[in-house]
Amino acid sequence: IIRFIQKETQKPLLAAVTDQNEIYTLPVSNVLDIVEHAKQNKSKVIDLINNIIKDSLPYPDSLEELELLTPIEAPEVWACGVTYQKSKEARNYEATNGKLDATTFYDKVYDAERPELFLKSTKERTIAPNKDLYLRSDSNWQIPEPELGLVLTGDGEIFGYTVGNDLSCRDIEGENPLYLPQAKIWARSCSLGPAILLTDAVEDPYKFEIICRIYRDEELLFEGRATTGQLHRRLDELVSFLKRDNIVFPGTVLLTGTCIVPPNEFTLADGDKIEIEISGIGTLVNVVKTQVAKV
Ligand code: DO4
Ligand code: MG
Repeated sequence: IIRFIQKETQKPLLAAVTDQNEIYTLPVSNVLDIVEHAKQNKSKVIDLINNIIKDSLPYPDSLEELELLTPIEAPEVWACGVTYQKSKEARNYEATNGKLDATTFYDKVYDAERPELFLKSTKERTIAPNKDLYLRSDSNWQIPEPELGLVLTGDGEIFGYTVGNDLSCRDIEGENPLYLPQAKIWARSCSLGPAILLTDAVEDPYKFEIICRIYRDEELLFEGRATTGQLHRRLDELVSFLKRDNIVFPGTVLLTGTCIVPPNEFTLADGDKIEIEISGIGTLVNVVKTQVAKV
């Protein structure tokens, strides 16, 4: 499922993309309408969509020609932390100035029953594929965090998967964990897309391959790979903690934590291009820009 701006009308359209990359526009503006309809009819979302598109003609433009939007306007984006060994090691490095033998609260949260969950973004702060992410002006150590995103109904059911970038400041978080919201949330610090892969189409969500590439001046600077099989928690366990005594707005996205961290000496610079690819979902591409100071 994608959303894009129709050139002629400049209005958003919702569409289904087939395995052959054919695009079929859908008669509603929000995929949640179809999810709700499927629930009421006790049918599968994917069957409803296949029914809608079976007698239609594909959209004339190719995926590359479209101005993509986030596949859903997530009212809130939440994120999980320290759900992979790799993330635990990176946080320990930040928090201990590289003294990796120390035991920290990151070690504790990795093994605790309660996972780390935090509010990452709101729809106003979240940007679409191919739009610029902003670097924070008061940080000198910033990295992308490639993450699998769970797309949720208001009941907290996972109806799809997307790709998310939890852009983060390692120095701010490393200085003091109480600074976490500032290390994570600012204007344009989160991107989502390019698509939602429906849960109905996924055999095993612990088999997603995640690849992150960072380019500077067109040159590949970093490439990292991982799989959701390395996740230290279950996806439904993470969702259950988000739902606990909470309101989940329909279309909320829960990012499931990073499994790829660039080398400790790496920081993002103005103009770097980040690609995050998740098998079967697509590649989320964004360039990072230094924010222009507001007068
Ligand atoms: O502990 C802080 C945040 C961790 C995080 O964002 C991650 O593990 O992805
Ligand atoms: Mg993260």
